[in-house]
Amino acid sequence: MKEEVLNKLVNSVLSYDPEAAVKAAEEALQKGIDPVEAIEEGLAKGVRIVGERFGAGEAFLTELVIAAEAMKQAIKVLEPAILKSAREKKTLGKVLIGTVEGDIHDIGKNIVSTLLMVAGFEVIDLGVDVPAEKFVEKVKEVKPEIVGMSALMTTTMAKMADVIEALKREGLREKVKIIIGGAPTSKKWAEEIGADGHGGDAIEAVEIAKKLVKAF
Ligand code: B12
Repeated sequence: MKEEVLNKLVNSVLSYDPEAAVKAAEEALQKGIDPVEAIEEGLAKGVRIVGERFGAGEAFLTELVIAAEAMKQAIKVLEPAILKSAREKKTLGKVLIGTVEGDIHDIGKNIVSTLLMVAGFEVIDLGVDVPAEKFVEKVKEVKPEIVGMSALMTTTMAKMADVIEALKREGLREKVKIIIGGAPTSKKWAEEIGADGHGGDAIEAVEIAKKLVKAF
């Protein structure tokens, strides 16, 4: 039964149908399916397949846009159920997060932000297309324990290194832990640019963030 609903979520995105995505999300909640699983094993799976189609020239940009919209609308339905599980606990620390300059992909970053909040972090989200200077300015202002960066394109992931360099120049690098993520990034890339951790999905992002604040 769970598989059936997860398939409906995948297929709603694959058929570029936001209405069906919202319906499937409502059904997932009714049937007691974990909303995070509904996102990761349903919606995200669908949107990644659409990405592959687009990359292979088998889908149009307009279809990519509608697939993303379907995912966003369905997440809106699922999000309150995710946030409800956030108990009143003492904050684990502040996470300053943003999508790097030149990149406007924010679905993954938003999921990561939500799960970090649920885990007890205070999240300050800088949004998308965030230049290095903005990260630096906000690190000074907010004094977060963790800085999180997201990049979805091979052309923008280099900007992560720029942010780290800018933090070094300002003498701020050792004051924060840095985590990165997004489809083209990897643990190897994190090591190469001197980040402290890489998260392949939102669940791993939370695990790493928790580990890193303990290391302070
Ligand atoms: C949806 C989508 C869009 C949507 C974005 C909507 C939005 N508001 O985000 C729209 C349609 C707007 C879009 C636009 C474009 N896109 Co696009 N898009 C995608 C797609 C299909 C899915 C991305 C996504 O949302 N995935 C689902 C989420 C849940 O997964 P995720 O982002 O990977 O996030 C998870 C993890 O990575 C991790 N994570 C993410 N961030 C972080 C951060 C931290 C700190 C941590 C720890 C973890 C973490 O946790 C998340 C949750 O599990 C990808 C394909 C792909 N394989 O990624 C292409 C893709 C990224 N896009 C691509 C392209 C080319 C574009 C455009 C340039 C197209 C164009 N010609 O205009 C523009 C870019 C504009 C710009 N300047 O940014 C290419 C990039 C190619 C490259 N150079 O690398 C891809 C790979 C498609 C392809 N195969 O060609 N896109």
